[in-house]
Amino acid sequence: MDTTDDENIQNDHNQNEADPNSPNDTTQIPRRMFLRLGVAGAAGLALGTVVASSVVPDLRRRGLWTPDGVFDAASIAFADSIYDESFPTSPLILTPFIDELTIPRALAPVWDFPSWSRPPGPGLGEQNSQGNERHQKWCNSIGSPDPLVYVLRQQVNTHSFTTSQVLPIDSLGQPVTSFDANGNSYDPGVVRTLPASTIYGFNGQLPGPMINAEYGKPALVRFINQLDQNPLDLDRQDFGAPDWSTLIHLHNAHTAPESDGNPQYSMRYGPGAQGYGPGKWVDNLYLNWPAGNLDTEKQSFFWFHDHRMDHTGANVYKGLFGLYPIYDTKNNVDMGDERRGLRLPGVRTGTVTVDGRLYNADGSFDVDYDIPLAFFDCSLDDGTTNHHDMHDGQYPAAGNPRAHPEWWGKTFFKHFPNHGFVGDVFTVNGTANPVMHVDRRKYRFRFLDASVARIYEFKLMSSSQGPQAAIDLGYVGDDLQGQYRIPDGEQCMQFTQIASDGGLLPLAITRDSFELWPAKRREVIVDFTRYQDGTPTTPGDVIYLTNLMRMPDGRMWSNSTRSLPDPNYKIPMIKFVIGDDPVVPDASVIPTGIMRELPNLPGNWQNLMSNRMIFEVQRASAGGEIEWLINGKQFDPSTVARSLRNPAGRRPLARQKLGSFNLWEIRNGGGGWVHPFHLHMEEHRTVMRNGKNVVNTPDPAHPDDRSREDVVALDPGESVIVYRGFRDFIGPYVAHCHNLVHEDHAMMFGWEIVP
Ligand SMILES: [Cu+2]
Repeated sequence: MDTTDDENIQNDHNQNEADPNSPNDTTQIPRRMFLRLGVAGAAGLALGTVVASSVVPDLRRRGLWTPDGVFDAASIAFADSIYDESFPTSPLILTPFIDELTIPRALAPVWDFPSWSRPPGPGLGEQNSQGNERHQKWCNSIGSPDPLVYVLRQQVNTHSFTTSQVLPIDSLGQPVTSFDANGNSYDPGVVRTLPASTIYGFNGQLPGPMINAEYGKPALVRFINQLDQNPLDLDRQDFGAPDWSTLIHLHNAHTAPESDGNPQYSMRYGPGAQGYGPGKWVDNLYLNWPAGNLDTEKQSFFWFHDHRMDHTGANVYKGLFGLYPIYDTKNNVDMGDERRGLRLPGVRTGTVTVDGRLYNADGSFDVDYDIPLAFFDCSLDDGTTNHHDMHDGQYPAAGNPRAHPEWWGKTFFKHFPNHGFVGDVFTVNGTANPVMHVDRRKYRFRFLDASVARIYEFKLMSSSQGPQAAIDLGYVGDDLQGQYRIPDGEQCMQFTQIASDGGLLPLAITRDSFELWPAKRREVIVDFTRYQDGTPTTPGDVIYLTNLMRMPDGRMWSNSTRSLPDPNYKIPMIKFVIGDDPVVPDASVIPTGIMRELPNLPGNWQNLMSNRMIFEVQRASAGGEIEWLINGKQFDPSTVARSLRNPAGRRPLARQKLGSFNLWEIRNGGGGWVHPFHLHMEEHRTVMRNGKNVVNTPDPAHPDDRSREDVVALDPGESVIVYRGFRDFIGPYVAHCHNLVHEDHAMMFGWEIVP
């Protein structure tokens, strides 16, 4: 037993506590200082003495005030004083499904980096602009060539979600007054052009560029923060990290801490702050190398996104996410060429052949019929909804609390909503209600939920009447989310699921529908040549990718197939139109055999049960509208968390030896919320759910438990035990809820790997 981890002798918890308040945040009151100051102090500082003088007596009267004013004693009344729960109704998109789905092309690597004043390299000081870090493992140490080098600049720009005209409406579906940035107002019923939203995007794009990667070919991305530059003089509104800092994480890549973009690392090392500020750069080295150098640990679809401590949700919602499919060229298994290996749909394009593989002249490659789909819901400002939450003080230029008619039609965000945050406009690859013209053949689709909190359930449907506006069907309020419905929608095709978060499945699964939780990926094959009853498709046929999960707020679904199905909730997300050409070449096959064996699970894994790590996610109990905790604690980036007492009677620190394996239990301590819980660095395998061994027999509600994943889907009150390794790198990592509003309000913990 490693007694150094025992709670009785391990007292280093607070010895080197870094100041969790960023040195960059000197002009605002960071949330953590707010928590320390307590109600009186924070209210006085952040809200002014007028508000404090009204809040505190009310708390006293209700017996919720303690003399030391600790924040935990805060009440709903106090919560009400620091935010309100109203959300706008987005204007109705009048002509949906006219904008073609954006299909990302691969970003090209750069080749001029040797001439940079600070080129990438393995030496000390070469990993970031501060010159205080180095790469833990350079490519040659694993027998790989030097990396392809990419540049991604975080830039302020604009983005349009639709070219359609819109009708401003209220929550009852009634036409309302709208506004513009010049102070004009428009009478109810006046149809408008939607203004572009201000975004923070990689190379100014939402979603950011796509990097097509290959195992065995490392990629180094120089992330350059240029968010201080605002050449278009755009209004930055009241969300996005107030100090414009960012921290970029390639979601679940097997990566050293300095390239992982995680807040425990960033607070203790590297930037020494919540993120890298404007003008700074960092080289994230993605070795494209599987855990343990095992083929069974290979994955297939990553995404990169901001992870800046306390403002991840706001930064991602502002546009900081991008796509990173990764191909396995070994034995041509999954190389983007449907003529070889597993023969998954995909036609690799390019002009140069290297090792039997096509590349573009710039070193990138594209794969036709292999389409990433990033789902992102947003809410657009109606110009009359009050902007007010506990982050008001961090955006002094906004002058909150107040409404912002000048932001009409632009993305609206709340940092700290009691019920979580979901949008009512559903976008795919940055476009609301896109249409995609498809060939009569098989496609591979890579689904990614890039939303702050929304969970989807997808089904392929036909509809003879087509989409109808929810307001025309008499819906109001939350039921306007998604804006359109297909009341006569009927399932017409099935998905063949081939991959989940952790890459290719052992065996393909035929599915009528599947859920997609935040940060999760699912890959499917769709055969557009015929319907599930065997009849062939014909040119001009229309199929809708439809969302069946009704999720009116950030807590959880109210209706889905496996829980109170609502036959009327059928939201068309993408309109597929079958192309004219009756015969399109298609060399792909639906896999029937083993695609990827699961990594070895030792036969005696249950021996690890008694000394497992246990982490319980929960809402704070007193004034529970406020905080999200793990094992009763808010995220402390200065140290590693401690397990709850396990059956062996110990409370080990979340500290693992390099090369070790363990069981970690994640519990949902609450009943009214779901949590997509993400563990960095290695994907895991679920072995127990709610006390049942699911190694060979998954819970019917969680069929993906049979694969490898990096996000644990936790239904209310559930407990999941995962088996995972801690290989190849040492240092600090994190685990956190991927409901980004939860993550930003402390539902995260630090853990580390030690030699
Ligand atoms: Cu959560």
